[in-house]
Amino acid sequence: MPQLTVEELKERIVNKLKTDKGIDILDAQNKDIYYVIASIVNEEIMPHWLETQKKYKEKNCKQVYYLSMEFLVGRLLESNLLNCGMLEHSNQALIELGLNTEQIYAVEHDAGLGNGGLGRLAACFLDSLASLHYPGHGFGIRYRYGLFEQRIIHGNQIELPDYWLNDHYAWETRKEEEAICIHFHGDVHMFKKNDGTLEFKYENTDKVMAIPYDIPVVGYKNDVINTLRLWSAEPVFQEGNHLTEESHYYHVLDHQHSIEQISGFLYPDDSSHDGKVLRLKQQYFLVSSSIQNIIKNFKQNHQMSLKRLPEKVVIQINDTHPSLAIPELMRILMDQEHFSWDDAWEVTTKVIAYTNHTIMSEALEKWPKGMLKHLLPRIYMIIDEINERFCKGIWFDHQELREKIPEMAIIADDQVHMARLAIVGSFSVNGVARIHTDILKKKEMNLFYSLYPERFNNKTNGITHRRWLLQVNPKLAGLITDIIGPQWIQRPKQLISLLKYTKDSSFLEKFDQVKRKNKQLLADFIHDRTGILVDDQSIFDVQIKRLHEYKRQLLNVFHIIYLYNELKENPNLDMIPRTFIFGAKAAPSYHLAKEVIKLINKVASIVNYDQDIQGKLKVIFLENYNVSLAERIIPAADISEQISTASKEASGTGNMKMMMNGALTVGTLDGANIEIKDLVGDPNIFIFGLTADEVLHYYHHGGYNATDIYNTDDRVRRILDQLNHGEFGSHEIEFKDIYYNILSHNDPYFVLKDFEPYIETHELVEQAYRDKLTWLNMSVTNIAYSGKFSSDRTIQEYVTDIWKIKPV
Ligand code: 26V
Repeated sequence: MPQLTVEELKERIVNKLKTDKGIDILDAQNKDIYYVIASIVNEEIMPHWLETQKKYKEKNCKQVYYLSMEFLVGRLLESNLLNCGMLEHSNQALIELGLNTEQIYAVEHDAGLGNGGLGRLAACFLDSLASLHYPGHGFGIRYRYGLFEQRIIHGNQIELPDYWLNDHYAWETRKEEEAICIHFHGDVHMFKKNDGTLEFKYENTDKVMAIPYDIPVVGYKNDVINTLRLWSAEPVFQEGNHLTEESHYYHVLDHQHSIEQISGFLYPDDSSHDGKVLRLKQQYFLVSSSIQNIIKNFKQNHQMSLKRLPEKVVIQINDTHPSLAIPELMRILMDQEHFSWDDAWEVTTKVIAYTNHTIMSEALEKWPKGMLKHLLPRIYMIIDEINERFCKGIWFDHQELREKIPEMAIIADDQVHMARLAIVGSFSVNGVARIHTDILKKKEMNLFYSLYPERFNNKTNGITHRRWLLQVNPKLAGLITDIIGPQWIQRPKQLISLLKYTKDSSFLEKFDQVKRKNKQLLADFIHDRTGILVDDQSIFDVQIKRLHEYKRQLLNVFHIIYLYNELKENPNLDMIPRTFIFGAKAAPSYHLAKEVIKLINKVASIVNYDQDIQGKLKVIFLENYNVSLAERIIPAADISEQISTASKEASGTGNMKMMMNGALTVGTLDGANIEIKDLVGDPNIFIFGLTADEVLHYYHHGGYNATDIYNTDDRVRRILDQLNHGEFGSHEIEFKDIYYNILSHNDPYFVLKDFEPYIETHELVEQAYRDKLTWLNMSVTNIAYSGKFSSDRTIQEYVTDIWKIKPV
């Protein structure tokens, strides 16, 4: 893109305000400025967007489509400016116009179309695909409401609707002319044709239109613009339809409303699967519109038989949520393109690849067979046939697995098991960190692994270093560039050159100043939001992620209560002040998770105002944790809490973001923490607690007794008794549920078991922090090795091992 100068940008902003909005710059509000800049960026993007599409068509290249129910995009203005190469000049232009850049960026409402890691990963992948010149696009849903907005009232989480589309969304283009019709329900009729083959016709289906809204995905300074296409559900418009003599306008409205519900809101439950029919509708809506679109594109771009689809298309499904892509592609190939079963199956299983993101059994999707059959009769028939053939295949060709058929069947105990469907119907199955893939192979999916060993592979997650370092921490990025040059921006592995400076005291001093400045900024923000003053010299100890028992925010709280108890007994205790910072949303129906949020807030309200402890502890819960809040917190973190029960966190990506910004990890040997540890080495990370093998051994063989720990460890007993006696509650029974969950359910996530090693590890953290140079050295060492966790590396691995696409 041609570089606009600061002067040109200023002129364009001023003129555009006048001509588009009739506003003089002196009277312009931040919102006016925001839309004007977004529109300038769009004007720069549009020609390249067209150009990119044209190129992909001309070159006849293979494309990847990333199907995901979630894309957690966050804000786009600053990152689009960055990737277009306009950020510096535009910031300068705004400053010269007397405007506040931060306030202008803050006008944009986060696109919160995801729950957490899985959705943010999808957004990082799109950024890397475009930045590496790959033809790859996202398909998702344009939810009217994204993930709920969280308010904390009297310590409790309250959920409010996320009205993210109330102001016009600057980055989307509605493409009505490319709408696609989706069919639900109806009757399926089967005919035998003269040649003996079968033909299927559907009648009385409920039709819904899928309208695409396209969002440009801007590659980093390379003029590549890919597309994130989000589908919105609307009624089929036919003149006078639905208007019979008996029907009233409100029936029409009712009908319209029920259709719009399909893209109405994002399900906020990422911890348990409950088979809600609307969620199933959403999944099929995404899948059917996307697959139809992909086939249409293929036919437009290539003059070849659909049998060659795998040469030109690969579809990655983000978890099982879009796994109906398998029967949907089969349906289109057979019923519309007249493929035989075998030909359709051959194509489908060469096109679809599946990523697994969790082994938590509660989250594994299973749909009641009756529900699927009623909503999607033809799709159900196809799944049934896939299942029959699969089970027969085992029976005849894999006698060693015969008795395992009930555990492997796609349809079993009246449920359709989506992970099994996804494995059987795809050519690649990947986990998202080494340990996670190993557990899939050895445990969770071992039977399938024995059947299809070549399908299983690992792709350790990554994050885009452009957003998570360059954009969110410009001071650190600048310092890095000053010392090792700018090559790391294109090749993040070159951050490794920082190793030469881990003992360079003048560099470390500058690094320290950057961290300090970032901490001051966060402290100001915290003061602004909560009224609480935090000491920017204290250790910023950060845990930001969805609230879930397995992520063990509770262990963190127990540490805080322990320290508080210590300080109450000995107020002069020599300790470095700590600021514990939390951000976490709980699924609205997840009672225990909400109790933990309340506990954090109640502990905060006691600790933060207790004069006895002389400000040595502060506990901050920042409400409504989302991408934009993460962007503020991460550059200021000293400690990154990654303390899941080993074996439970598939990968984690917050661990990578914080490492890249110089925070040190306190973590278990779980997910990608293990790969972080392998790189930085034991001296540069704080590892504690049970290993995955130990955890799994306890689960299978017993031998853990939480009550023993309660009885023998005074610190633990004191904390649990404090909860049981309502010491942190406003009434006596508050927090009893937490107490009983640990003692009556034998502490299912090993909080008590890992308590002591966790406390001891934090003592080591404190010791390390006292030695400033050592700490800074560790911190820079972490940044130096963080290049491996750029999603550019991850995407390159997907490309080489799975997608086999070429850069354009
Ligand atoms: C699960 C479900 C269950 C059914 C209802 C709707 C719903 C929506 C989302 C999810 C997501 C569960 C899986 C997930 O988010 N996994 C996370 O994926 C991250 C990216 O790979 C990874 O870093 C985290 O460790 C993993 O927990």
